[in-house]
Amino acid sequence: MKVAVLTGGGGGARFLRGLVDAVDPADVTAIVNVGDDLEVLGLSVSPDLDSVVYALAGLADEERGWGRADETWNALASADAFGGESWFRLGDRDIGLHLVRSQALRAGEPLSQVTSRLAAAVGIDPTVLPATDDVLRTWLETPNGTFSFQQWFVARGHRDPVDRVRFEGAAAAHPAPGVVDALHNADLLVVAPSNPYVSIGPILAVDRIRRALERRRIPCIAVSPLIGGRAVKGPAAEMLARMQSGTSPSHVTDCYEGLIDALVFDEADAVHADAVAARGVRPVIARTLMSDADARRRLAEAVLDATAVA
Ligand code: FO1
Repeated sequence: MKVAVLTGGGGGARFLRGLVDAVDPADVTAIVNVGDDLEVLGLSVSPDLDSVVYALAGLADEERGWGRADETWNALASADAFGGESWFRLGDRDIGLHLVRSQALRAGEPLSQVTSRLAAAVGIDPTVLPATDDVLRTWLETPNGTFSFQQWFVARGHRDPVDRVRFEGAAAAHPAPGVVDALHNADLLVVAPSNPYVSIGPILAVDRIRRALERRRIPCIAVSPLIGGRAVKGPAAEMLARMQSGTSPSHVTDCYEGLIDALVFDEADAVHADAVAARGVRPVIARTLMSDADARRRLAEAVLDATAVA
């Protein structure tokens, strides 16, 4: 079964790891958020693409939730000592990847092409695609000002409440090569358990990607990133509470109006099943906490099982 997954953030990367234990990894295409991308110390960093590549290659630091395992921080400490930027922590091993990508982008290679090379270099079978090769950046409007994604998320600790999310460059952005074909050739579309606003929102802001989902002829199943109204990590619950006026599965459903056929959410939220169904979306109750490899695989299997009747 060919599966195309819209993904961003740590939750999405963990979900993909489970998915490749449940289906042939070569049948999986990850379409990844680039709204968080930034330039630090002259290096082009694509945190969500890297989370996917590291997770699928078994190189991720699962505890920290970003970057590589067995990381050291000597280059960053040295840059800091020379008065360089150190607010965004780049590890020594991680920097190796950023050097290769930055050189390729500067030489004119598209992000999708260099990502494909990086994925091949670590030997992963799924296809990993940025949503777009164009520059698309997420901005957060808050009562304290407007911030780029990483300024808000890392430098300010995502403490500013968000009134609105904007995607600079989205109107002119084209899907990266392979994205539309992956959406059309898939047997199943999945929206990973990622933040609907800042992880999935930038992907859906690319018009041709949103339209492909709207006009789908195959099931699209989203997995809620919230359990009992809380995110395992990150600001999703606070964002939904403020911009969607609630954190239940039906509020997550509302983020994907017209785009999904079923929502998989945690058994802790089972009482909300009728409210999801009332929105014309099939509720699928599962255990969604991806605490270990078994739990990740079981969640992926619950999504695949849900397709039979979606
Ligand atoms: N997140 C942090 O909270 N602090 C950091 O210093 C930080 C550095 C970093 C470096 C490389 C990378 O790939 C990710 C990094 N992240 C860091 C995570 C990143 O900001 C977010 O997890 C994603 O952008 C959200 O999807």
